[in-house]
Amino acid sequence: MSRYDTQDIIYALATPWGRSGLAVIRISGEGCRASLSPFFSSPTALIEAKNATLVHGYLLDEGNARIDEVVLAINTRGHGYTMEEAIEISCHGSIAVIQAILSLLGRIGMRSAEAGEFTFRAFIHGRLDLTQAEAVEELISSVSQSSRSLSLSRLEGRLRERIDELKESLLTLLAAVEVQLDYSEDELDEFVFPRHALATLIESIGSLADTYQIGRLYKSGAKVVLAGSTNVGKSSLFNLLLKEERSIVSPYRGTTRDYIEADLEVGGIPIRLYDTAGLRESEDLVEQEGIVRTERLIGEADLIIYLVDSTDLGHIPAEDGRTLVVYNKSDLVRPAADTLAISAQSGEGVDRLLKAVEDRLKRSLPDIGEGDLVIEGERQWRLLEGAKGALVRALELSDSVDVLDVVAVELAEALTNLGELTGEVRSDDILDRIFSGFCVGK
Ligand SMILES: Nc1nc2c(ncn2[C@@H]2O[C@H](COP(=O)(O)OP(=O)(O)OP(=O)(O)O)[C@@H](O)[C@H]2O)c(=O)[nH]1
Ligand SMILES: [Mg+2]
Repeated sequence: MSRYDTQDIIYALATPWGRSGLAVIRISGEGCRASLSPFFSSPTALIEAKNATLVHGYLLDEGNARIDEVVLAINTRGHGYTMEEAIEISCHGSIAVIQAILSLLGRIGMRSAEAGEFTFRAFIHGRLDLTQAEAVEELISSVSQSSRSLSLSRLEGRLRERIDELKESLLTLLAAVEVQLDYSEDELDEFVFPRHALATLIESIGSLADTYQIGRLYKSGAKVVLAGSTNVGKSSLFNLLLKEERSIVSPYRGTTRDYIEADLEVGGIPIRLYDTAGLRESEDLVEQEGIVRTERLIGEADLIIYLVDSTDLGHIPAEDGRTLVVYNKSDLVRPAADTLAISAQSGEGVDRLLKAVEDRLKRSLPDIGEGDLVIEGERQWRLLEGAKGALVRALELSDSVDVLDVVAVELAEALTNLGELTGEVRSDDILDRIFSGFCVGK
């Protein structure tokens, strides 16, 4: 990557800026121990430390004054995250300590790392492929348990292995076609194009690409809006789901005037839940504005929980893919069969509601089993779709022997797409875009 020099020594704070028990500052680059040793209380121990060992002591400034008591975790060349000589400083987590250490590192000739630069080095030194590098950032930004565990399996290399298998099959196909192209017909037996193998490959790539819908849902989550007339119990349900009294509940109509949002997780999906102003005709300007906002949220929602008061039915919208009609106050009126009924007061029926929300959000998604591989990145999805498109064109053309050279071009194009996925085929631009989205210090 053009803006990254991999020869120099880089450093960055890997933990958040702020007060904490400990902070971690990482350093990577050949010669980093020699650079730091004059500013460490046990220079020899630092220089001679074996890989994966800890050295305890004090960091010192140029006047030999102690900055902080620290523990240094050492990696020698060929080991650790970046595969470079590296030091991780565990220091006390105060802003003053962090500032003093970072400033020292800058003064002794190290360079402050760019976003993603440690992972970039891990990638350049072959420790991670691009799918694993992306998994690092996906794991850091995961907000649901499902997203965490799916990212971890990609970080362990499961996606890389899968892509390698697909590439292997594709190469076999391409080789068969190339041989055919290199020799004239009379030199070879009659050529039968391996249509079946190609169709299987298309199927495998397609189903991997389709898992993006699942990965995206687990990563970015869904917007769920509680809507309905006034006084139906939207705020009561909101509080019940959040297990705290966040929204004001009252027997008066029009209590909630502006929307309130909060995060929760349902069936592994991160949900942003909105409590909204009840829908009714109103003369009150503030309430009218609240209702406009409710309508806007309804327009943007992935799912609307439309709450109806069982004691006073009023308007009931038609159920569609985006709307769940839920009858509240089931403690007061016995709900009709086949309806989704709850009591936001007693909690009755809420588990069933949550299951219905989960099912609805997952309804159009492909099924995945425990431990299945799922992709989460848009880049990965685009490349898989690109590969699939090229292979579909190749399959269509494969009937006519005289366009075998075009078939070969399509197969090669698919191979390039898969190569870009793992990072064997790359450009500075692409790498720049990927790594600049990372956290500094990772
Ligand atoms: N008996 C019973 N009362 C409920 C239930 N849910 C809510 N209520 C009561 O209904 C009234 C209205 O509840 P809210 O949660 O404020 O209703 P809302 O839909 O947010 O109303 P607005 O904010 O005005 O749109 C309150 O007095 C609640 O205690 C329920 O399941 N059973
Ligand atoms: Mg309310």
